[in-house]
Amino acid sequence: MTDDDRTTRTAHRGLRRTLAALSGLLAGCTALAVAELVAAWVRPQAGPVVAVGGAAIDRTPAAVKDWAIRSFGTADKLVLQLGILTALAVLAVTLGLLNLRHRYAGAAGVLLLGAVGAAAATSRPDSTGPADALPSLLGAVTGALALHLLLGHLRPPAAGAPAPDALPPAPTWDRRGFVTAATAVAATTAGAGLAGRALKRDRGQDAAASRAHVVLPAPASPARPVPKGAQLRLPGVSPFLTPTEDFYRVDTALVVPKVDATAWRLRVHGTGVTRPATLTFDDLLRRELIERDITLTCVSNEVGGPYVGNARWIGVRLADLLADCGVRPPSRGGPADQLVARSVDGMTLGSPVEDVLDGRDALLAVGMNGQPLPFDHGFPVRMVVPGLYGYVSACKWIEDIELTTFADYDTYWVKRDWAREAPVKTQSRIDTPKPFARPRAGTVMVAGVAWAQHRGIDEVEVRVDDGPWQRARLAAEDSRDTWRQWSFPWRATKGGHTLAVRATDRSGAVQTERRARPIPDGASGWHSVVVTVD
Ligand SMILES: Nc1nc2c(c(=O)[nH]1)N[C@H]1C(S)=C(S)[C@@H](COP(=O)(O)O)O[C@H]1N2
Ligand SMILES: [Mo]
Repeated sequence: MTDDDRTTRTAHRGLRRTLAALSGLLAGCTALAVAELVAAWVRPQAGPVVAVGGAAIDRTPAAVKDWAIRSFGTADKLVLQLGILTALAVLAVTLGLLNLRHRYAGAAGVLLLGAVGAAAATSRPDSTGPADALPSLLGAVTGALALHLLLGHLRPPAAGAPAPDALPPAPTWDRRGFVTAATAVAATTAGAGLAGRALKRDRGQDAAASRAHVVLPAPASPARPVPKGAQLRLPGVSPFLTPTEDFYRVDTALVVPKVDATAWRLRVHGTGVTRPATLTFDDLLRRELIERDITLTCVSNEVGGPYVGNARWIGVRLADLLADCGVRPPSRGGPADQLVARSVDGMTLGSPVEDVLDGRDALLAVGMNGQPLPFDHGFPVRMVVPGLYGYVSACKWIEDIELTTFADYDTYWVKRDWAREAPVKTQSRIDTPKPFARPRAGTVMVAGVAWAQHRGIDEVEVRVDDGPWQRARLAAEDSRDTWRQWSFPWRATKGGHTLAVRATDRSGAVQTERRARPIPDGASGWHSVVVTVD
């Protein structure tokens, strides 16, 4: 063999490796496309990426989850899915290369990954049965076949067949066969991908149509108009009512549940429920509706963070519904102290029965800011309880209410070390100036929001550097269940300054300086902002 031959052969080997790696990637895409097509038919949440992602979210330690929310915010789920896809791509390339050496190893690997996906899908809390394994399994089988087919063309022809001319060495693989196979596999992948998308769109349409048909009845008890003076006319302050499209979203759903309101049912049952009930969406709309402004806060919100919003909710008073079912609060001898709400995606949230029945406007909400709930925010029905963090009250896509006890049942986040009971902590935030802003010397308006839902805000104070606490002007209060804007005209002098804020709630408690992380029951501490005055 000449040096030239050797070089050619090495080049061939390199080419074969590259093609094997690409075959792995292509077969991986085929597997995913077929899996997603089957998932569109079985259940969108049963797809391998969503199922494995969901399982990963459930197993992520609270600290890591906290970090992910802090670093990526609402994009944390996108980052997770991109991570899974990257890992799959690496595995696919590896399996492609492995298959060059060991005839069946690559395909076996693909099947093994399929088994992992199937196991994840069937063990999800919202799994509806063994059919959830089908997307991963059928995807893996197709992927394994594709890999086997592609790699079959990259192998040297059977020994003994003499090359027609010895110099230079003939390609040791079936180029035409490979190209044909690759084209066929790519076409199948694209076809499956497009069909899956179309089918998914179709399936979402019943839900979308049912939402489009919702006509919210006029509430028997409308919200009071927002008092004049509750909304300061100052640039940079969060609007008093958060527009729906700007309202924060926090949930574990990788695929937003699309529930058809006409098929939706809510079950109310459990300890001390003397008259269990199953309600339809129309049953709810026929009941007396109330409309209230309520500020919702996420327990994961850091001091100064964005996971708080104020909306106008329309819904059924939960206390009335529970009374109809015979539920009594513990203070009146009721045996259940925990209300567990369960969503269509298997999330569980537990609220104190006493709080829900103490006269506050705990709602089964059907509307947000005058519209049916958006899918992202829980269509068709969600809970909202003034004064409790979202994770212990605000169940979206709710389908089941069970009366039980805190001793008997731990909900999703409680199992992950978050507190059983979590009333919202008194907090305040500086919206303007922004951190590291460079305002001009003179009067600078410092302004923001403060909240202590269901207690109400009585005072907000601002401190400049190490100076005394000074009273801010409070905007008018809408209700004690909503946040309150405040402002402070600051005579800013040149140089660097630190502005801090603290609130006092109506119980007289001053917002604590003690810094606490969000886990287990909400962040505490004072929000401060550093600015340089020019
Ligand atoms: N089904 C379901 N409901 C849920 C959650 C969830 O993950 N799944 N997250 C809760 C949390 S932690 C919060 S803070 C609120 C957020 O509601 P939003 O997304 O409408 O702002 O929803 C709550 N309801
Ligand atoms: Mo939350």
